[in-house]
Amino acid sequence: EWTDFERATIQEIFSKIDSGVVGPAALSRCLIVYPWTQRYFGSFGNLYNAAAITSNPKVAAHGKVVIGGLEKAVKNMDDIKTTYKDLSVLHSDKLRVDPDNFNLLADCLTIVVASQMGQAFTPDVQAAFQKFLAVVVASLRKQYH
Ligand code: ZNH
Repeated sequence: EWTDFERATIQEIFSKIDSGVVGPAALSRCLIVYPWTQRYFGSFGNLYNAAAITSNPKVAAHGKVVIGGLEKAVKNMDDIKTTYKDLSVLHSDKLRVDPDNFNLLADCLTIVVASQMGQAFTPDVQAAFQKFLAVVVASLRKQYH
């Protein structure tokens, strides 16, 4: 279901991005733009405003963890659903994250990656990246019932 171009593009994006920059930037953006997503991070301390969110070390650390999760999907592109089985159960049964929020974080990731890549983020690259994120989101939703 992946073309050679899509595979190469996804692999290249993740080999180039710095998870310690892109992860924190995408997660903080999500928490700022969609403030209701903050409710799941009650243990993260001060999320009072944009400055507090972008300088919060727990947000930064968790942003990096999320990219680590995505890297696992990149390594298993042909079976993301199985790869994400436990992660989906965790978000559904334990964390009780409303799955609509997955799309919001995915959109923030797209914006951050686009701004980092500049001209290289062509429409074809965007299409491949968003297709990948759509499969990730569908796989995270899979164990919801
Ligand atoms: Zn999530 C966790 C991934 C989205 C919320 N996450 C997590 C982890 C991972 C992830 C890997 C870790 C796990 C373990 O530890 O085992 N996520 C992810 C991804 C995505 C997500 C890939 C997409 C893209 N999340 C999300 C959202 C939200 C969340 C949207 C909300 C809003 N998560 C979460 C939480 C947690 C997690 C809350 C836990 C944290 C702590 O630390 O506590």
